[in-house]
Amino acid sequence: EVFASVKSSVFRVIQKPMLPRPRCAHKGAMGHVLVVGGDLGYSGAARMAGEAALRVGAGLVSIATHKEHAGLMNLYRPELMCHGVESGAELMAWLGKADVLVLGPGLGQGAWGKEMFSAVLKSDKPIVLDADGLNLLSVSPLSKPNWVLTPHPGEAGRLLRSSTPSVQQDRFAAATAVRAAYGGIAVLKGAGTLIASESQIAVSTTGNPGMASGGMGDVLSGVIAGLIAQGLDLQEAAEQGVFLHGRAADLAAVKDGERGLLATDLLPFLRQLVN
Ligand code: NPW
Ligand code: AMP
Ligand code: MG
Repeated sequence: EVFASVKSSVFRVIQKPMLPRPRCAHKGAMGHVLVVGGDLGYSGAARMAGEAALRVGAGLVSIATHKEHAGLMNLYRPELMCHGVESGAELMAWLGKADVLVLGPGLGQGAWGKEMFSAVLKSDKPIVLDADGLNLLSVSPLSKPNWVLTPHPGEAGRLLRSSTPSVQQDRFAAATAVRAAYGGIAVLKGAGTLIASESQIAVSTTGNPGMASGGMGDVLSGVIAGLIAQGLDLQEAAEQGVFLHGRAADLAAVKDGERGLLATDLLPFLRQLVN
C-alpha cells in the first residue's frame, strides 16, 4: 500500500566501479564542468559544487559567478577557473567551452540569477539543475530531456505547486510527478533519495542524518556533473552520484561522527571512492 503510487520498477542503487583512466588521458578529455551560481553571500555554494566536480575526476571546472567574489574564489581553490559575469551575453562565451553545466547553487532569485537562468536554459548541453535554478524553474516551467533535477522536498513542493509535507507523504509519487512535468531525471533528495528516470525509480541506501547541514546539496550537484563530464549518461550519473555522495558522508561519519559533519568533509572520501 505504501507503494501504491509506484508504477515503475524500483531498484536499490549499487555502486558500479568506474573504469580506470586511459593511459593517454588528458584534462581536455575528462570533461569540462561549468557551475553557474553564487549570488552575493552564497559564493560558497558554487565553489563547493565546483570542488566536488574536481574531486570526482572532471578534467576542468569553471565557475561563472558575481564579479565581486570571482577573484576570491579562485584564490582559495586555485584549480577552479572563476569568471565574474554580469550579463547573459557575457555568460554565453563561457557556456560554449563547457561539456556540462550546473545551474543553481547559491544562484539567488534576483535579477542576476534570472538573467543567468535564461541564458543557461538556451543551451542544449546537459544541465544539473539545483537550488535556486529549481526555484526559478517553478515560476517559469519548462521540460527538457537532457537535465538532472535535484530538488530537496521543499524545492519539489515548489515545482509541484504543493507543499513539503505532501511531497514527503508520497515521495515516489512526487519524484515521478517532477519527472513527468519537467523531463530528464528527477532526484528527490532526503533520507532514502529517489532517482526517477523514464524506466525506473532507484532508491539510495547511503547517507545519514549528519548530512542535514548547509552545502550538502551543492556538493551533490557537482558530483553528478563531474560524472556526466567523464562520460556517464544522465541516469547513471544521477544514480551513481547520489550513491557516492551518501557513501562519502557515511565514511566521514564513521571517522568523526554524524553531528558536525560539513559538506566539504565529503571531498576526500569522494576522491577515495572514485579510485
Ligand atoms: P519546510 O520548512 O519544512 O517547508 P530552501 P536552501 C525544506 C544556497 N546555499 N525534508 C524545508 O521546508 C542554496 O544553494 C548556500 C523535509 C526547509 O525549510 C540555495 O541557492 C550555502 N523538508 C539557497 O542557499 C549553504 C526539507 O526546504 C526548506 C528537506 C537556498 O537553499 C546553504 C529549505 O529550503 C545552501 O545550500 C528534507 N530533507 N530538505 C553556502 N554556503 O553558500 C529541505 N526541506 O528554502 O529552498 O533553502 O535549501 O537553504
Ligand atoms: P540540500 O538540502 O540541497 O543541501 O541537500 C541535502 C543533501 O543531504 C541531499 O543529498 C540529501 O539527500 C542529504 N541528506 C540530508 N539529510 C539527510 C538524511 N537525514 N539522511 C540522508 N541524507 C540526507
Ligand atoms: Mg540545496
